[in-house]
Amino acid sequence: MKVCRFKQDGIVRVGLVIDGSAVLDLSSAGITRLTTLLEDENPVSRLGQLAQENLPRVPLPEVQLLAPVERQEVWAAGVTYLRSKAARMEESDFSANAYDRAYSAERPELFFKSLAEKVAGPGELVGIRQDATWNVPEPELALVMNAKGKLVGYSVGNDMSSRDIEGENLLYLPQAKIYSRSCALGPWITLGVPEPAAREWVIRLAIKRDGCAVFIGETSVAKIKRSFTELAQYLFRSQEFPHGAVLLTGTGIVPPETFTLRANDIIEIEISGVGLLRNSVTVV
Ligand code: DO4
Ligand code: MG
Repeated sequence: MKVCRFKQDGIVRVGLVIDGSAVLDLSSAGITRLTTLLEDENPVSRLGQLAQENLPRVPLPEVQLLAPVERQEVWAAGVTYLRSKAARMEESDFSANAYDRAYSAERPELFFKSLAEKVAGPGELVGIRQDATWNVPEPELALVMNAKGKLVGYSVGNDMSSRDIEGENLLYLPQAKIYSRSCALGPWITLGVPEPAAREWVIRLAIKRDGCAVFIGETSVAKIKRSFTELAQYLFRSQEFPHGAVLLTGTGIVPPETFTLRANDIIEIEISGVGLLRNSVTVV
């Protein structure tokens, strides 16, 4: 089941996506916040009941989707794919050992990525820093956890990154990762899928410039080295998230070293089982 946030008549609403073609307006059944569903004991059965009610239905193409986060902090895991470890070790002699160690260590690399209010939603602009020369999208499966740390859903995430800044010195990681429009999520949240089924999903990235694809890549969720449970447990260790949390699970698609994003590029990230997140690029 897929739930979304959308805007209609100036009001933010919560919807159930039906057959990828329409959205049932759950706000008219009193569900005005996604978090209400995410914190429910059994959101899938609650949604099953709501789907039987005669709720207003809006065709999907007419819906203005919003980022599917309300007050959750967004965090990210790093070097969870061999591809990410290798690319980062090539990018920086200086920090190569740190990436190598983080990939194999018991403790995963986890870093804060974004406040919910700063996340770009479907169709919104994502940013490349004006002081960076080498910028890439990082297409990542996003885990959606409720306040108890229970994994309740999945979304598509983009951990926009400045590779030259990260490569210069690992202490600059927050500047390489956290800046205006550096995080995108959407188009919605898929609920009720156990981890083994989600590990069969494929992640695809296409970057388009002037109507042509300038990069395409593909990986699979199965290649993520760590289990979702392990990542979620580390995130919630000695830390409370009263509104829940979203955790990006790391990138396994890295464009070649000669590639950098430009303003007006279009980034399309698709995860089978979730959907397609499309954003265009601006300089911030
Ligand atoms: O270690 C730096 C960040 C890694 C990351 O964002 C990734 O592997 O996706
Ligand atoms: Mg990343």
